[in-house]
Amino acid sequence: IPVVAREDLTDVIYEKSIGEGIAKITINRPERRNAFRPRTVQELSWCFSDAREDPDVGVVVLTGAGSLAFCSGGDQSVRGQGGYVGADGIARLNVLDLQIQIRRLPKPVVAMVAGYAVGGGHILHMVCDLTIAADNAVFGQTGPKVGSFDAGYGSTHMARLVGQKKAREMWFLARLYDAQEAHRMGLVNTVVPLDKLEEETLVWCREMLRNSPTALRVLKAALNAAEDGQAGIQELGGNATLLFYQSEEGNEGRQAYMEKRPPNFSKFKRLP
Ligand code: 1HA
Repeated sequence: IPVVAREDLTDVIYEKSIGEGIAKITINRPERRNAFRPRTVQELSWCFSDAREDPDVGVVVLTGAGSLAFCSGGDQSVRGQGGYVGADGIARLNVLDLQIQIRRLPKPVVAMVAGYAVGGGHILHMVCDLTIAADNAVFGQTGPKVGSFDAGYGSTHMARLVGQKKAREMWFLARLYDAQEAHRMGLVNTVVPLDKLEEETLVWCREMLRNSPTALRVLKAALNAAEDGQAGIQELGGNATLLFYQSEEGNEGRQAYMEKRPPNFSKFKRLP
């Protein structure tokens, strides 16, 4: 597949397949098991924003460079008081905003996981819509061992995925789980041999790309809404407005305002 890539990113590789509708975002710090620092998260955010804004992109894949890790969470070597410290000397927890960005992106986001998805890296795969795991993948939360926790989606969304007992086990014991166990727990969609990971991920992406983008968009918003309270309803509601703006009835109101006449909604049926 021909790709366009952005060259000035240091911590992330961004590729878009021309004509195929797939954007691929790769965390590229393999020497640290793809741990993220503030810059990594800023770059990821830029990539996700581009993938959202680009109407040719229909599915986004998030992965890690190499086969040893998807992402090992926050880079502990730059952790300071109040967060992870970037080049500007300021401590941040900006990955929390990235989690929201992934959930809010109105297109499917697929985590393609080889090796470790642990700590904040495990949460990133959980907030993706689907996870395709290689048979060497390892999942878990390490926070309680290294003096950290994610009491947001990292806890509440996990409990929705695996149930309350398993979520408490994952967090309180901070054990690691292999790919098959993760599959049994409902943490991942499928497990494939490592050398088939990309191929299988593409099969899933292409299958989604053949389906109605609006259906997928509204379904993602609906599944989010059940968990996200008012923010979720706002996201789902935005989709209703988007569709209404495309309708004759919605347009009659705008047209009438612009023509300085009263709107005529009488021809629009009140459906049962
Ligand atoms: O909880 C949060 C947050 C909560 C709220 C809001 C924001 C949050 C943001 C982040 C986080 C967190 O992510 S906390 C959890 C942080 N992550 C970890 O505790 C995982 C630490 N790493 C490991 O447990 C292991 O490295 C590993 C299971 C992923 C892989 O083990 P392996 O294959 O034996 O490799 P290892 O030798 O340990 O690692 C290779 C190199 O990568 C090491 O460096 P080297 O000795 O070669 O110089 C290792 O230090 C480095 N590395 C791996 N993970 C990290 C890391 N360096 C910094 N930070 C890491 N996370």
